[in-house]
Amino acid sequence: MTAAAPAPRGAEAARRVLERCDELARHSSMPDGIERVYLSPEHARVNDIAAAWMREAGLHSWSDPAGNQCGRRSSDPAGRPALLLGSHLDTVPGAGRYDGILGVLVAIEVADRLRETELPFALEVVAVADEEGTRFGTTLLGSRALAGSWREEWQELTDAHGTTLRRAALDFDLDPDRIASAAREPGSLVGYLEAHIEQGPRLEEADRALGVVTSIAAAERRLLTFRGQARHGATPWHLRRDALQGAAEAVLAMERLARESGSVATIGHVRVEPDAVNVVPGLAEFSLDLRDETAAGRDAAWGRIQHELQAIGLQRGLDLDVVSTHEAPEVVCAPELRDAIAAGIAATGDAEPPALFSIAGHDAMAVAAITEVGMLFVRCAGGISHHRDEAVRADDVALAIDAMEAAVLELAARRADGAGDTRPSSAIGA
Ligand code: HGY
Ligand code: MN
Ligand code: MN
Repeated sequence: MTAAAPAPRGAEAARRVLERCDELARHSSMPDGIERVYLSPEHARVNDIAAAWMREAGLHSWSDPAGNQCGRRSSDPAGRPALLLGSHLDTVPGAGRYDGILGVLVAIEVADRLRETELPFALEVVAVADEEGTRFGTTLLGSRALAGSWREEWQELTDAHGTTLRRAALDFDLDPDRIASAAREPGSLVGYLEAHIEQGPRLEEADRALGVVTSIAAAERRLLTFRGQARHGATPWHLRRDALQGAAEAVLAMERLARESGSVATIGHVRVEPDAVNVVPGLAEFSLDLRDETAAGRDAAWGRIQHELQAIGLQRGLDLDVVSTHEAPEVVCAPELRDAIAAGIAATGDAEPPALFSIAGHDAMAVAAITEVGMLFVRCAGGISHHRDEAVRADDVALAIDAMEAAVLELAARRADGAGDTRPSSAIGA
């Protein structure tokens, strides 16, 4: 009777990664789901856990002034520019257990495998503290601090309880006036690679485990407010200026116009005042998350939407207020990093990996301000994300770890001969 063949290396690592995803999922502020927000006790706990895993992988680990948990191979000489691998550990409310988290754990596995491998660059890992923007409404706070794009006015952002980011940072034992010092020196990074679930159905529809990201969609978030007049629920129709009716008409108009424009629009937040069953709403506040493959496409869609919202306001006697809370142009992944990731996927047996643009936003959008970026997509069940039903296959995770390791080695081989460009992808004809 022959002994069972040993599980392939990737399979054992995949099992560990999935168990770790389950462990991190237990650190949530929600009793019946996953929510882990910036500068929360849950954030502190998962940073400590990730730091321990980084140390087990042979990394020196530290928390930077923005609360990102960082790691660097202990064997790498000080000052050597680093290839940075990572993603984020924060979540949306009611999240799945793989969005962001999988990329951090894949990065730790790859660093572990390469702990003794001579590379022409240092190897670092980052567990970004805030990508979703769930707590303070502005996204990519952790990666923007790391990339040198921190804005001091963000200290005054407040959460749903009125706690300022400044206060939350102090409670997290961070100095809010030093968050900007998390910025990495230009030239200290040779590139950034992020593995992430696709959060869409395309890989599954193509029956492929992995894909190369070509670019990340342009996005803008806005807070829109219609103001009419709160009135008694008995008020005759002709005297009403109902803000919620206007918002409802606007929501359907935004869906129609975004569809016609080839963009995607999400209205995920709605709030009315005075929020009483027998009072005509005098105020209706709602969010708009608008995305398109390009900023030009996004802006064209917004122009049509804005025109229609103004018409709705005029027709219904409502004032319209619009505040932009986030804007990011599309980010083009660097050709050299795309090629390295494609080579990494090819090393796992898929000789012609699918290339696709990301409609979801990622930390790579922020890190692109300081270095080249590349992304590896991993198939996820039904394309579901930002939901407890988010799921990945263990064999795909095993392939992702192998592919990311091979991509790092491919990049090392290219850089060893001095090829490659380290300017930020925003400067490389992005
Ligand atoms: O919204 C996004 O695309 C990302 O999950 N923050
Ligand atoms: Mn997300
Ligand atoms: Mn994410």
